[in-house]
Amino acid sequence: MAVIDLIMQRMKNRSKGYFVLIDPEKRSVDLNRMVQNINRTYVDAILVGGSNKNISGFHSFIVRLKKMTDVPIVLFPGSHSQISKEADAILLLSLLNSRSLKHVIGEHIDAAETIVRSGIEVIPTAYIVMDKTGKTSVSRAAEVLKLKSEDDVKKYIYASSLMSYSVVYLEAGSGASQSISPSAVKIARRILDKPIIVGGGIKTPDKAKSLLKAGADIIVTGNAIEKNPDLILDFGALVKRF
Ligand code: 1GP
Repeated sequence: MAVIDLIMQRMKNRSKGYFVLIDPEKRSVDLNRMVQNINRTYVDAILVGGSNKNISGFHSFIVRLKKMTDVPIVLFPGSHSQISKEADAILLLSLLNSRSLKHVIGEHIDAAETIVRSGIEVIPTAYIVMDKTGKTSVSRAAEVLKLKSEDDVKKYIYASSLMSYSVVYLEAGSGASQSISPSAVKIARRILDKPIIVGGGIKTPDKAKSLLKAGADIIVTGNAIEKNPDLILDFGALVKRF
C-alpha cells in the first residue's frame, strides 16, 4: 500500500497512526532494540533523516534498515543529500514559516531530479515549525519565524489548506523541551481536511494522547525513544487502542 493511502486511511477511519523517527547519525542509539520493538508493536512508518546536511553512509543505512523490518521507511530529509531509492516514500517538506528560501523550495530543486529518477513515492508536506523558544536546531538552521499568537497559527494552517500539500506536519522541533500545544492542534483540525502529523518534544504517552485527542492523526517520536527504546511499545499500544 502506498504510504499516503495508509495515512489517509488513518484520517478517514478516525484511527490513529504512529511514526518513529531515526537519525542515522546518532551512533549511540541501540538500533537493534529500537527495530525489534518497532516490529513487535504498532508502528506505521519509520522516518529517517537528520539535521546534519551530509550524513555519511545514508543510503547504506537505509539498506541495512530495510533488511531489519517490513515497516515502510519514509525519508524525512534534513537536506537534498538525504535521498535513497531504497526508501518507500519521502515527506517532501516545505518549511512554510522559514525565512530561508532553501528550506521552502531550494533544497527541493536540488533534490528533484534524484527523487524523480528514484521512483519513490513523494508526499508533498506543509511543514510548520511552532517553536516558541527558537532554540531547536531546525529553528536556528532554517531561520524559523516564531508563531506568536493563535492568529499566526491560523494563517499558516489556512495557507496549507489552500495549497496542494497532501499532509500537514506540525513540528515543535526535534528535542524540543515541550511539544506543540493541543490547542494549536485543535485549530488545525477545525480548518484542515488533510491528515495532520504532529512531532517534536513528545516524551510520554500521556502527551501523545492529548495531541491525538485534539485531532492529530499521526504522532512522531524521536528523542524519547532513542533514550529509551522500550517506550516504543508504550506509544505503540496507546496509539493502537486510541
Ligand atoms: C522531529 O518531530 C520529530 O522532527 C521528532 O521530535 O525527537 O523531539 O521526538 P523528537
